Amino acid sequence: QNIGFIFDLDGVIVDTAKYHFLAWKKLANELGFEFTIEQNEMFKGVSRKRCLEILLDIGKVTATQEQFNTWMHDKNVDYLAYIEKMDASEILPEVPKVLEFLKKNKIPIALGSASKNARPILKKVGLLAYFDAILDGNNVTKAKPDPEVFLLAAKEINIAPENCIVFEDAVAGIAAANNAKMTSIGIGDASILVEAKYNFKDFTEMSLDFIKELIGK
Ligand code: B16
Ligand code: MG
Repeated sequence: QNIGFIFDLDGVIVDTAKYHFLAWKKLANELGFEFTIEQNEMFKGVSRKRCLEILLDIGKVTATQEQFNTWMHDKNVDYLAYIEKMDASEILPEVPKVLEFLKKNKIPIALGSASKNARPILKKVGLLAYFDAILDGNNVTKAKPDPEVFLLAAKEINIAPENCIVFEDAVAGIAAANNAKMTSIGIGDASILVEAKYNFKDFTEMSLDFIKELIGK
């Protein structure tokens, strides 16, 4: 039976949430209000457009369509400046070990991310070559918790959704995986990712034996 693995990017492979936070905070401050690290939690796994809508709600700011587009653009320019400086040291612990193990066992690997910057980030940290398919914010019309991004990824690696295993750090991402009838694995706080089939704090807590079991070896 063929099995495939789908990885979320931010919060699973790299911790780019801190850069998203700094860029959103800068915009909020320019617009005259505060944006906290706690509020940034709501932005995880959420599209750029939706993030700006939430941010403007927080600041009670109304925008014309033109302003909205300008602010989305400005935020991304700031974010890209952070990405520019990224390297392999920012890969989260033991992610390469898991990718290497899957590659060795000829298991297809896909990325399923909400980010439109997924490809350049994977390239920067040197992990691009591991991925047989990359589905990201540029490929989808419906955001997580809609299963679209994961279903497209499954299709591209030619694995039935029921045989796909998804690593996710966001509540919306776990819901998307479950909606796709995939096996969801929560990476992060188990008390938040309650809908996940399995939970791990991070990859250091996950043994290769657990992955072997998942792939039936
Ligand atoms: P961009 P993921 C998501 O990535 C982030 O968690 C979320 O905070 C961000 O707003 C979204 O990507 C869009 O990112 O502005 O780069 O298109 O967790 O789905 O890999
Ligand atoms: Mg994520």
